Amino acid sequence: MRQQRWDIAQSQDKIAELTSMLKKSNQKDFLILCHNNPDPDTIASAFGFSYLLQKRFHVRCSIGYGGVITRAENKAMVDRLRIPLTRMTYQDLSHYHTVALIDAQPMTGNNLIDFRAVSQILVVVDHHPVRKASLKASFHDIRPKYGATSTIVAEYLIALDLIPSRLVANALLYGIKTDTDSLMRSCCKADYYAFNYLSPLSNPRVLGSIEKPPLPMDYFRDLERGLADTLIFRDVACCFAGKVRTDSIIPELADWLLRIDGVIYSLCIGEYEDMMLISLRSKSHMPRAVLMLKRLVGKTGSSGGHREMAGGQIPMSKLSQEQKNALSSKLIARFLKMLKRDNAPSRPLVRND
Ligand SMILES: [Mn+2]
Repeated sequence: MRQQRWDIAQSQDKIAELTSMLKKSNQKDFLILCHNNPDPDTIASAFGFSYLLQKRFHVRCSIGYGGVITRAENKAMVDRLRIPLTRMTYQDLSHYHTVALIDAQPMTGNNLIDFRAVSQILVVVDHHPVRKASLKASFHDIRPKYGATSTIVAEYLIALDLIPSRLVANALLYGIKTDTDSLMRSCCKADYYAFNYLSPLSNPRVLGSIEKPPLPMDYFRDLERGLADTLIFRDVACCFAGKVRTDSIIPELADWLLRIDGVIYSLCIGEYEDMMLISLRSKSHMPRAVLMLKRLVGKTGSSGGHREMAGGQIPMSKLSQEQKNALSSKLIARFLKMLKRDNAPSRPLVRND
């Protein structure tokens, strides 16, 4: 049987392109920007990209992000892997001439760069659907078939003949693992190869402690409330969790609700500080979760995601509690209508009797 090889020709070409671009532009200072409310894939790929820029091109790098890191796992990742991340506002961007946008693209509403001139962006590396604005960057490498941006960065390291440090290998492996749900959600062969390559370079005990960190007690209170407030409309589970104290509960509840026998879609909404958080999950390929959520949120907020999962937020600082409640009901009603389930009878997931 012919052994299949990991084909990194595209990454070799890209690294050649990056090398000549960096020579020409002579940039020695980079801001590597993650998407807002960064997930492990954007954190890992930014960390890996800064590693290769520093090691091979002697470029100074800062890694920045907008929004907040809240999931206990993500905090543990940054902490245990000593990832030098800086929380930034859009004003901070003016200190940098050159920005590399990693696991994100301009004009998507999910990163700080959107409010600035796109010309500041020199590099875009991502695996979400291609945006026109990205093609204006001097260097762009967008591969929507890939399960994780961390896979692209792992290929760059190989193309550069650069062995990642244990911390970088841990991060990239965790980035791939979370973005592909342990290689069980939209991934390609490259993700398997990268996972395979990084595994022996990583530290399983550290990764284990990142994956199952201690959770605050509030988390369990939010979980109980969310489950009690879930309604099932035939094959759609909807939850309005109300005010939550841990924002990570919203995507996690959406994940749980999708596991209900017979459920194909789950939508979870909750209020966290002055934001309405929304997570959508789907077992169906069409319509895409990311497009459904974009339609739901409209121009009032921002959203992003993939075919099977999407997350979004709507700022609510100007809304009264009544308006907040009305907004969440409207979102759920609109979602059910979109799926033609608006006439389906509802039943609670759990009964408190
Ligand atoms: Mn990603």
